[in-house]
Amino acid sequence: TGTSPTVFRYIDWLLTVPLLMVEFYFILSAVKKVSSGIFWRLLIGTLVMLLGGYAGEAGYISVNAGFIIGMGGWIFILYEVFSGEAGKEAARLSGAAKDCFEFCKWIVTIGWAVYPLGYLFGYMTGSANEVTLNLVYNLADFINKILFGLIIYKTASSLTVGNK
Ligand SMILES: *C/C=C(C)/C=C/C=C(C)/C=C/C1=C(C)CCCC1(C)C
Repeated sequence: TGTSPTVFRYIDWLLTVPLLMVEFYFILSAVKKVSSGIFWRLLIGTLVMLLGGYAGEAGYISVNAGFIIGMGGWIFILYEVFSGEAGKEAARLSGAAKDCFEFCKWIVTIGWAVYPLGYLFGYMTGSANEVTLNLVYNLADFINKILFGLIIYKTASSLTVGNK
């Protein structure tokens, strides 16, 4: 269409972001028994974040309401990995699983901040243009998807070797 359809960006996010976020649960449960509440809180918080943003960008609710709901979901999942049950479980670990959890925690804090900033400057204030925004989103995806995935992969394989 020559434009950048919001719906495709959100279809990408809806498929990939929940999968990334539940990795925090899987990396913990690879080394110890943890409650499934962690899994559900991470999943639901992520969905609230994305659906809030989508509803705002697609015009179902006001732009500000979408931002507030989206930020609420993000803060909720950040709380879970920093200070909630997931964070507390991770603090009691050592070795590869802990390093992985800690590193990925900062990716979802700093790396992921690009997207709400994009919503703010690209959509709420309109001060960033679409082409720049798409470029920034795609570069951010290298860290937030590819690097994140590689770290999980490397950790998972080292744990497998260690257990055998
Ligand atoms: C690979 C794609 C990733 C990791 C996308 C992540 C997207 C977000 C963290 C989006 C967050 C948002 C907010 C925190 C508030 C405003 C609405 C969103 C959806 C842009």
